[in-house]
Amino acid sequence: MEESELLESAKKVLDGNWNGNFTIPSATLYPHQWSWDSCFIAMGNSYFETDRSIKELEHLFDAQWKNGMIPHIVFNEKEKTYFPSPEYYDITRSPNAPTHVKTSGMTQPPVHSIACFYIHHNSKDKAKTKEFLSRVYPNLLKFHRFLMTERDPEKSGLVTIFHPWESGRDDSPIWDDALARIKITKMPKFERLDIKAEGEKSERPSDEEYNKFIFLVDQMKLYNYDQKIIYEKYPFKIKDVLFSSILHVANLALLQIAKVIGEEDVKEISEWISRTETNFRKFFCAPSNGSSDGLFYDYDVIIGERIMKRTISCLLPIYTGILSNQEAEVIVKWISGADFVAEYDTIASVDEKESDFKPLDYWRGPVWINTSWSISYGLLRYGYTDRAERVKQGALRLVAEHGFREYFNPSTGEGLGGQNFSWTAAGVIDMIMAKSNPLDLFLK
Ligand code: 2M8
Repeated sequence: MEESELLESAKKVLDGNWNGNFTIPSATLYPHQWSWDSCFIAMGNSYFETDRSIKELEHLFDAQWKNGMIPHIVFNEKEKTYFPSPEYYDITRSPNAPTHVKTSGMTQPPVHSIACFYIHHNSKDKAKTKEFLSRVYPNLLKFHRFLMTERDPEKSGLVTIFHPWESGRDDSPIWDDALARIKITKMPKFERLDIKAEGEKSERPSDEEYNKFIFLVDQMKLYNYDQKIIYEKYPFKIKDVLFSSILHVANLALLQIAKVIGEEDVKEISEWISRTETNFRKFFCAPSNGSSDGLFYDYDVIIGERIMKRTISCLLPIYTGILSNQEAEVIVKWISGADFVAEYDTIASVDEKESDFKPLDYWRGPVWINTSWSISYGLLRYGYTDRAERVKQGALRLVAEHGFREYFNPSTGEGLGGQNFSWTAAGVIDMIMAKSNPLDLFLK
């Protein structure tokens, strides 16, 4: 398929999933608005549909909680095919929850400031998008402040997540041991709807995992979504490399937004940035006593240990600009070696030598476009132009040959999960349209 044809098909996917207020990730599995999906979607739309990308994000920000949390799902109340439903989340228990709209009670990776800056950078009407940035700056600041305080009482500059769904990588093996430690005291009755929708049941999280997912939601409800009490009593608290890496870039993007709108008081943001830079290795790297493999691992706050599972998150810090050239070189070796390389030089979500690697199972092996896309920009940033181009061209080929699918078999390229998947389409648009490395806009 020609690049121009692929671009037109990608635009059609986003048009088809637009419902007038926001873009759904995919028609069968995900009928509501998802937070980080909408950010990627807005980035794709920023080249041709400025108004739509603004509307998409403002719809999401309208559901922001009083404590600054941007919820991971904003529900379309007409849709009844997704579980957990708004009734199940029952956010009315929290005084922080919005009352005019139904949302979930947790958050997702903070791509928002990056997406907002993208919209302005790619727009033809800078006056309009400057106004947009002025309008949303308080939302973005409040969200980052929520993550840097409520989700980081240690002041490490690294974010603690309360649920695998907050990571965006639902059934990654990273969570296995932490979930295994959780004892379900009372199992609620519910029916899984995700395995009734399109796709193979075997590609979705197991029932055992799913029961823990729902039990964790119940625990949040038990504490009325009070972040301080959850931090004290909750059984699942993990400082996440991918989440924290994205927040770091998002903080840098927020500084750029402040510059555009003439906001001079940015001390707080600069302080967050230096906290992250100071502690990133302390929490996420194994001690460099010869046993370190140079990768970055999530940190389990409850047991005070790193989670030594080789997944795509271990590589993602190349996207942050925090790494030295030597550190980046180690990551590049992993990306170019046999372990993570998937069909057409894209990157698998789990190292194939990990015992938990499963090529067809969701976040346990398949290739996802959003992570390969982000890593390709990281590679470019550190001067690995050839490898970056291979990852990018590989991702485009994967989609051209196997469709706008949710994820892909790393060994064969076969498309899996939802069809006409929005962030896959958005990634394709951005990878074709970006004139230079977008990370250069933010990183020093
Ligand atoms: C997947 O997660 C949702 C829960 O949030 C689910 O499985 O129902 C993940 O891939 C997540 O990253 C994504 O945002 C969401 C919608 O595409 O689906």
